[in-house]
Amino acid sequence: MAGAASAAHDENPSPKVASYSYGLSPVQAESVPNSQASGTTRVKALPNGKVQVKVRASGLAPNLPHAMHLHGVPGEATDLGCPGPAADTDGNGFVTTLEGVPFYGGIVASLTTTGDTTPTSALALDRFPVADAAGNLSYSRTFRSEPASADAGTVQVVVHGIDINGNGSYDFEAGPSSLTDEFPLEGTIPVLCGGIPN
Ligand SMILES: [Cu+2]
Repeated sequence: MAGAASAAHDENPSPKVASYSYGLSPVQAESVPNSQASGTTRVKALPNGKVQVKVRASGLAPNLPHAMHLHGVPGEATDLGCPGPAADTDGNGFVTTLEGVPFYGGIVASLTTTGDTTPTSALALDRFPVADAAGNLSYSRTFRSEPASADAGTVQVVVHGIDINGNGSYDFEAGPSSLTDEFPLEGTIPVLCGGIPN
């Protein structure tokens, strides 16, 4: 396994299986409360258009679901990797999901625990993994996704959800999501990102 701060191309167990391991780094500035999580991820491209994705993270909002996606731009790696605090272009103190898109691209696959894994499930919070009471999350799923398999080496893994005011739920105190007024910003804001360096 690669260390938290390094990106490594694993040894391939067979020519048909490519494996990519990355550390997951905080997207938000340290000034954003409860935003400094950490983790690791591994994306494997398997035969027949399948991928296996593993995510381990700690420091997440406990007992809350965390939307997670493979983000990217189809084809060659033309995106800019993971966003950092400088991606807060409107200067409101948060890097929103939309402010991160120029870096990590659109959604290639949704890392749900059951059912559909396409971008259609981007906000299916009832099917995303839930961090435990200590804020740890462990995820592993093998699923069929031709786009994810084709671009396994260039996607970013993005974990969303920060309980900014620490009240134990995603609420609207910090405003609505940049994606839809129906979701609070807390539920969709990116917390961790990992993938190809820019
Ligand atoms: Cu995402």
